[in-house]
Amino acid sequence: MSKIEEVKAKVEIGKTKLIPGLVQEALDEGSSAADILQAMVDSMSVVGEKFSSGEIFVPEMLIAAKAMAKGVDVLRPLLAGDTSASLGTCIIGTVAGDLHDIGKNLVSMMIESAGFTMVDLGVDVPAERFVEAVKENENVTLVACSGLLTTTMPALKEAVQTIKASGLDVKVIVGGAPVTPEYAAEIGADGFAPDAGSAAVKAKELVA
Ligand code: B1M
Repeated sequence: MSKIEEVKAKVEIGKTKLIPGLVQEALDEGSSAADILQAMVDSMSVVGEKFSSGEIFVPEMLIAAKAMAKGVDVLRPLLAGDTSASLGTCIIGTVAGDLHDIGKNLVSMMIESAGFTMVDLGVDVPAERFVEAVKENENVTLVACSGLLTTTMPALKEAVQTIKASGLDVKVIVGGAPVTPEYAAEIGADGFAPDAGSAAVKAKELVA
């Protein structure tokens, strides 16, 4: 088994302590950071499928997520690009009721590498908190809201509509597995992206 396959297999079963070393070995073996990241994203899809079929439960999902986060820590310096450009500050968070943060963290890393200063509000962020953060921070040009559950899509809508109703001059980008471009448009978001890489491209486009 190659090191990258081993990373994928060990993330799936949540071998948190082994992951940083294995990710480094996969890099040493010549795998790219992007390929290793994709392998870990694939692991999470397998974990999700096993959860849906009742083969594993929330604790197993959680340790797999922790293992992936450790792997991302090793890749972060390699994935983050030139951060010298200044496109302003981006407030990012996962919406109220939603605790998923791996995708949000990847999106944050990629938007940062596109030239934004990031302020990460974490998970389970109420709509009003996004507005407060825009007011508390300097030169906020963008708010990025992530939602991973179909049940928290209304919270995504509330976040976008609360930010828009505040009259603040910021663009809002949304995304997350259940979110579609149609839904993003329907709730009044300025932009949508299906993944972290395209979120960075869209973020730049929105504030240009
Ligand atoms: Co949860 N969970 N989970 N979970 N979990 C999913 C999302 C699920 C699809 C699993 C499944 O059933 N197959 C399912 C949702 C079903 C649905 O809504 N239709 C689900 C469920 C049901 C739940 C609970 C309700 C389970 C329960 O308690 N019974 C519960 C809810 C808790 C809550 O949030 N209130 C729950 C809990 C958890 C854990 C806490 C155990 C853990 C999260 C830990 C953490 O994040 N720190 C967890 C995990 C790990 C998952 C899966 C397995 C993996 C998620 C992940 O990190 N994926 C997930 C199954 C799956 O995704 N296939 C699942 C990897 C990540 C890189 O991808 O987050 O999609 P993703 O991010 C992508 C894109 O979506 C996009 O870019 C990212 C990178 O390319 N993106 C954006 C994300 N945000 C964006 C923002 C943007 C643009 C793009 O602009 C701003």
